[in-house]
Amino acid sequence: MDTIAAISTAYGVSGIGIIRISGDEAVNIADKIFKSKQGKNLKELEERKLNYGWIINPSNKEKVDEVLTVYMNKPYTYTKEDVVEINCHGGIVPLRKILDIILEQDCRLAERGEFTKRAFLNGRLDLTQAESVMDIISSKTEKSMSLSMDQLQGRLSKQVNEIVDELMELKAHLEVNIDFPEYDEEELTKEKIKEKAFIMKENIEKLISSADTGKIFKEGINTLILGKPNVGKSSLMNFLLNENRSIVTEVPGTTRDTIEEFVNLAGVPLNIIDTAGIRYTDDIVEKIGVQKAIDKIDDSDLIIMIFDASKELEEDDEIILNNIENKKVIYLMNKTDLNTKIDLTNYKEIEKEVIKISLLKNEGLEEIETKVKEEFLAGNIDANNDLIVTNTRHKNLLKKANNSLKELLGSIEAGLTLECLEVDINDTIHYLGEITGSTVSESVIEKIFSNFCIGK
Ligand SMILES: Nc1nc2c(ncn2[C@@H]2O[C@H](COP(=O)(O)OP(=O)(O)OP(=O)(O)O)[C@@H](O)[C@H]2O)c(=O)[nH]1
Ligand SMILES: [Mg+2]
Repeated sequence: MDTIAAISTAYGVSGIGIIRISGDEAVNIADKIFKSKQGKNLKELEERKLNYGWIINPSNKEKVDEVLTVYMNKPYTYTKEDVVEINCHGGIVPLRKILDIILEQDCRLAERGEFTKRAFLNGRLDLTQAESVMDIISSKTEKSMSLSMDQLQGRLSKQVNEIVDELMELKAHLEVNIDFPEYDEEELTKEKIKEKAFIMKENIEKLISSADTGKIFKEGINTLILGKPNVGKSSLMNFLLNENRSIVTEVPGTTRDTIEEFVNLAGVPLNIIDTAGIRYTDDIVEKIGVQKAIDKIDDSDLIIMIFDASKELEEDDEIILNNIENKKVIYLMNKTDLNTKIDLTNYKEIEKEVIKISLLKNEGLEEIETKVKEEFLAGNIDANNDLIVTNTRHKNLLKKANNSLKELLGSIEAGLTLECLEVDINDTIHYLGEITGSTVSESVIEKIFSNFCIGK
């Protein structure tokens, strides 16, 4: 494979920056541009040790930067190829300049995720592990990072491979039975397959249902704050963010546009949106804002609906309630420090659930956190111990594998031949193999790594 290079650290002003070179020519290239203090070639210096020296532009002998350079021989490297890393001064200019000099040698710029792709193609990581690398880099909370670390350590692959091994065993059994019908009882074979397929199906279903929790940790809960004007939506947003992000005034209709921010609420990531208070209005700007708020309802995982305790229940409140009937909602009653005028007796369920708060007096607010955790972290999944699927691609393949297992069970019920059962087993193996990468197509691999950043 050809030799590739890229800047592996972030673009911007920083103390140091790292350029990585991987491939057969890596050390030769470094030797052409790096001059160590001792005046030795890299190859004459110790492997896996940082060497002090300079990058010298071979075309004009200009001293470009003061650096530390290390080389690592294959196969014990990230890509399982020869790797050189140059630690130079951070900052776009030194990094770019050194990279340009490297690219004038026998080497090309790495594509997105190409280092990790090579680690996968060279068998150092399977596909789930390679995918987890990107997830670790982009994780927003500690929890999401620790789930990705589980995946990097191969926890998901291990479970998937165990199921695949069992399917292979069933398949072998089945084939013996097809080839030598006198050797084994067909009915017994079917009984055995049924029993095992049932257990596998249960395990896969558990993984599928963990994916909802997984998505939450990885992408965050899309949370929409709704309420008629002036109920305290922006005040809530600012409280959750712990900063004055949204403008708060006593004038109803203050927020005109939607404002989006990320909040980490006790480890639960929320993508939170403050909206224009919903009411019927002739103001053209406000009208657009109101429509925007309503349009966001469909895409949200959670609605925080706020009532104003100091005002009577109005048509504007009811319009909102009608629009969020099928959503997951947390109801808040704000301004409980004032005289209570609101009456929710027509909405008995909401009356029972509503959390009474005062954003002005900082009262009742911890209950919001408890409720969010209850809504999203409860259920059958033990977020601390169970394996949680965080990747939608994995979830979809698990669903396909599960459907094949269902078909397998259906085929047994329908009394189909052993050959038919083998088709269902093969399908299941194929889908599970796509998760770990053992049966995945080139185009899927391309697609996965194209989502990576350059230099990883
Ligand atoms: N008394 C009292 N006033 C509050 C409370 N929470 C917010 N307010 C006041 O209510 C007014 C409106 O608050 P905002 O947060 O701007 O309300 P909003 O729902 O974002 O309003 P719009 O953007 O106009 O839809 C401000 O004057 C706040 O200071 C509370 O708990 N008690
Ligand atoms: Mg507002």
